[in-house]
Amino acid sequence: MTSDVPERIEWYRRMLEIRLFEEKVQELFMEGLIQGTTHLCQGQEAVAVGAISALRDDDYLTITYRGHGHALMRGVSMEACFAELMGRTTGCCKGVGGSMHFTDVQRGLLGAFAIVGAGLPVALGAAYSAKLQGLDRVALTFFGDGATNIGTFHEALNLASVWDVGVVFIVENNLYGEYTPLRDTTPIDDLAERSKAYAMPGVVVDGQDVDAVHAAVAAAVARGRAGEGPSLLEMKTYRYRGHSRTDPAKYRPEGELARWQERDPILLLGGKLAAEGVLSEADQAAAREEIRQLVDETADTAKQAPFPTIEEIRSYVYSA
Ligand SMILES: Cc1ncc(C[n+]2csc(CCOP(=O)(O)OP(=O)(O)O)c2C)c(N)n1
Ligand SMILES: [Mg+2]
Repeated sequence: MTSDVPERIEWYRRMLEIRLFEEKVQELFMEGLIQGTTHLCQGQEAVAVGAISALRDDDYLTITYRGHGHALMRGVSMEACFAELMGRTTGCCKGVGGSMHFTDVQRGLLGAFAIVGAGLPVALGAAYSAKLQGLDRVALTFFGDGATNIGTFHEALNLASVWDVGVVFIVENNLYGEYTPLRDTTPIDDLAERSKAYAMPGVVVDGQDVDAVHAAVAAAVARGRAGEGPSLLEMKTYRYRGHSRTDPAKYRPEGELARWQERDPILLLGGKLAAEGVLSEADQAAAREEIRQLVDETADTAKQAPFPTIEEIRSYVYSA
């Protein structure tokens, strides 16, 4: 599947937006404006952008604690994301969710999950409900390589196949679960192979190449929408930073980060668009500057919003 030029320029901008947003998140964290922890997705931007651009507005998705970029790509406003991170009432969860719980049900974003593997059964349930209602909606669920060794991964793939529902399982294989390399926990290199046990297609995808991600997800989404069942897509990717803000990632072999940065998703698409003559290097530099400014201004605006009162916080604990 080939996508049109304006759409790919938009993907370029969205990846840059996520990269620079995350840069700012780290800065705000160091300034003490973000409590708790953060898990940045720098290096993995092509997965969120390529995949979510293949969805319709009425589809569903679940994401993980490494999901700021996915929420931005789904259309949660940058201000609502910054505000949520800083615990302000204008956040997407009114400031009571924080970094690991970005949720926007109106946009089909059913939740970001801090429990590894917890989003898969939720996506399964959403897709099953669509099937029961005769709707051709699909659900994407994003999770890490580590989650493929969690029981819910196997349970969700199994039931999705038995019930023949439109779930697209997207594993973001960034080679590490916290501080442990995948090879120490998992006996296979290609996690897509696990699809065989559940009789669904399994595809290994270059997760650095947004064109490849989009094409693979669009095909799996079309399959799900047509009532042909679930798919497992494995995105080979890499996180540039450590697992979370306290992790300097010293366990990584020397040179590994630099090797992955040579195939940086933004550089890769930028190189293609420049070679095709549709977005010059000067245009790319201008876009970076414009987005950097937007990120700075939006973070400043988000900082002005109030914190919720104790009464407001308590009012969301139980539903009537
Ligand atoms: C059920 C469960 N077990 C353990 C943890 C602690 N934990 C948080 S993130 C993480 C690593 C998960 O790695 P992966 O699935 O590869 O995702 P990544 O962080 O690389 O995106 C672990 C073990 C948890 N949150 N939930
Ligand atoms: Mg991982």
